[in-house]
Amino acid sequence: MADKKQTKKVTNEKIEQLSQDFEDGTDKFLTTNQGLRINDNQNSLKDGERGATLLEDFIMREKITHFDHERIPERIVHARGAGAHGYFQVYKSMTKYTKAGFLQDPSKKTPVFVRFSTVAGFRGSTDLARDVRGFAVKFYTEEGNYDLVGNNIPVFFIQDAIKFPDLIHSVKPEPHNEIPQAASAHDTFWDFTSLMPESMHMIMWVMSDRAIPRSFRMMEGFGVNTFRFINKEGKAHFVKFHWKPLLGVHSVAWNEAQKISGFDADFHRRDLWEAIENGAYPEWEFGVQIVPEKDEHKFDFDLLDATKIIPEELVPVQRIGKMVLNRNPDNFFAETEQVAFCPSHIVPGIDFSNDPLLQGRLFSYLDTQILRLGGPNFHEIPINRPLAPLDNNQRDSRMRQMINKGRVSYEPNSLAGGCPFQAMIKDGGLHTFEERIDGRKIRVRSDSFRDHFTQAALFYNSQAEYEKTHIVNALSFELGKVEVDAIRSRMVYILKQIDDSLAQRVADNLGIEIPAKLDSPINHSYPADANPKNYESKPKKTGGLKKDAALSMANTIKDTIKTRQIAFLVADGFNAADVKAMKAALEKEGATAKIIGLKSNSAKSANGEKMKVDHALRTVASVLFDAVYIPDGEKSAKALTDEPDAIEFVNEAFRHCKAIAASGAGVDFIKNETYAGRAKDDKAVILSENGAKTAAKDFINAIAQHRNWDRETARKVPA
Ligand code: HDD
Repeated sequence: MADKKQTKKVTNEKIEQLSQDFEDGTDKFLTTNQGLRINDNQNSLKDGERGATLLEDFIMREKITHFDHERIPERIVHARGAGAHGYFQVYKSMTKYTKAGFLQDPSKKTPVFVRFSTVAGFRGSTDLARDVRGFAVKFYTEEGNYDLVGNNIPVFFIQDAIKFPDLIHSVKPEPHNEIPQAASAHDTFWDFTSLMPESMHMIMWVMSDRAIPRSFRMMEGFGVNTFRFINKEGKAHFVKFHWKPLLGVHSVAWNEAQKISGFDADFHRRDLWEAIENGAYPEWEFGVQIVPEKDEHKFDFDLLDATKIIPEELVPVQRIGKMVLNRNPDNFFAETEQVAFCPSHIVPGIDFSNDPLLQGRLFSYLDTQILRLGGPNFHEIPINRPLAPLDNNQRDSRMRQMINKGRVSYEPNSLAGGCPFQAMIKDGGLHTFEERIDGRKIRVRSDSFRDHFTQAALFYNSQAEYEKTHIVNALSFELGKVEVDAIRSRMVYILKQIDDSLAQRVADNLGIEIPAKLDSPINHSYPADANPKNYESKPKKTGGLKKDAALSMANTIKDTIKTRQIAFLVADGFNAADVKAMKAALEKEGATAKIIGLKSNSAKSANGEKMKVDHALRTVASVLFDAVYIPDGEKSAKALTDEPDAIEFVNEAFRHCKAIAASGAGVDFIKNETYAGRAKDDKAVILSENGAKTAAKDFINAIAQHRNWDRETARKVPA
């Protein structure tokens, strides 16, 4: 709680100093935007009681005009998102590598604002789309704002920013009928992808469960592009940025994701909001992979190629700090919608690499913000204002807030005593890293960018068996929605370049053959007079690595049930002692028990005690919870038996491989009515004839495992 208050204070105080508080001086009265107190907000000004409305009614016109202009263009990508405030703190000084002020002093807290997002869907689309998640962090440092605009996947679809509009046009709803919303499962996306072999590594990630996270709080984040750290001596190191969630990396099942979209399209947004409101602040450790400049060419992939990772087996991630999100925004539009991230917002000590994707990004974001937020003064919107003092000779334009005084708006000047001055490097002036570059002006793709399959295969081979199956299923789903046969054929042909069995399993699901060769080259988009051979993939071996443990979510943290939502299915006649004992055991471990009753409001226990119900069964489904518990109570268990929604609730939890527990008469319900009751030796189905206390320990362990994915193979339950 102390943290929460402190960050709130720092951020609010500073922002309030800068912001023009429109409420000042208006007390609690309703006013127009000119401060005129309004006496009647119910009726327009009319000619008589029933008469026509008068044009003179400037109060109504002001109100409606403002309303008519409420929407601003949504982001062309990452339109759907949710944000939160917090702080970042470094563990130990990184002075050896970087002079960035916020990475020096472990006692210093730097305020941050983070926005998570999906990429393809519109602003109102579902949170659970199969998609990459944006993970953008704005650090309000004393040296200016630093934006780390990353994703939850460490690589990208394309190598050169010039392809970004093509990529996004292909994945967005198709232009003739604007279908489908927030989905890559359609022809244009796979048409483009099947012609862009460089996207294959990313495709492996997006078809994996990483693209359907359980929560924003349980996602990794990556800066994706290679950046540079610069220290005081001007020495540079290449750096890749990582965010490692302390709750582990977890996902839902695909069948579940589709159902969550129907039951609660705001699932991730709500989850983030509620965790913060409940004081369960999401935390990530900040990680860096550091590569000395001299090792730039040491790897058999190019550090400047955004379709490649630096495997953690080759360069370990050093965890250098922690980010805590501890405050929800006060206003979604003012903060989350208007926040403007730009990869070009850096601070001294951090610099760019020549990654051609990053280079294009440096242009695109500023351009986007100017359109989206209406002009070049978007930095004056409170959420975008730096805490560091700002002074320059830029003037005017739309919605200018700052009132610059004096007659001087140029540099050099003598009339203002030369102010504002350029800063020397010792005073924190940004000094761009001096780098020798090749002097030929050319449009080519570097030869070192041409291996598209080695790392795709590394990712696939690093997955657990059930994860491989999920990738096969995802590809089969997506390509199953494609209508043009040639696109599917091309895709399975490319998948074969990654892994034979992967391609074969997908081809079998689609009921097609893998073509021995293609009629036209995969990538026919090379320049007209180029040799196609030069554009084909040239596979290499990533340091001879066959697997990298960090790539599989099976190896994530599985020792906590903190913030997990456990559904208790009850009806009148439940055993209150059982419910209380299980609730206490789960809450002790930081989970939340939600009582789901047959009726809203409350349920009555066997001994007549009334218990508040969190949700009526008809308003929820098991996909919204992490696990299910059925307490003792004969009458209660009998009532659940007569309720098809209750049976479906448990069956679906079983299908999605969740932990299920029951005690006393609850066990009969599970055994007689549900698939879980027929499961043999299922480690995540805990049935205790002896009451909740006996079941609690095993139940907690099973929930901490996140899912019992073995169930899929053992019971042939597709997830
Ligand atoms: Fe981008 C938004 C992440 C490549 C152009 N991008 C945007 C956001 C994230 C990313 C998280 C949302 C920020 C927010 O919450 O407001 N983008 C990435 C990553 C990339 C990437 C990790 C690959 C390394 N992006 C990329 C390229 C281009 C863009 C190559 C253009 C050439 N991205 C944009 C944009 C957006 C954007 C059009 C839309 C809204 C915005 O900027 O503020 O400028």
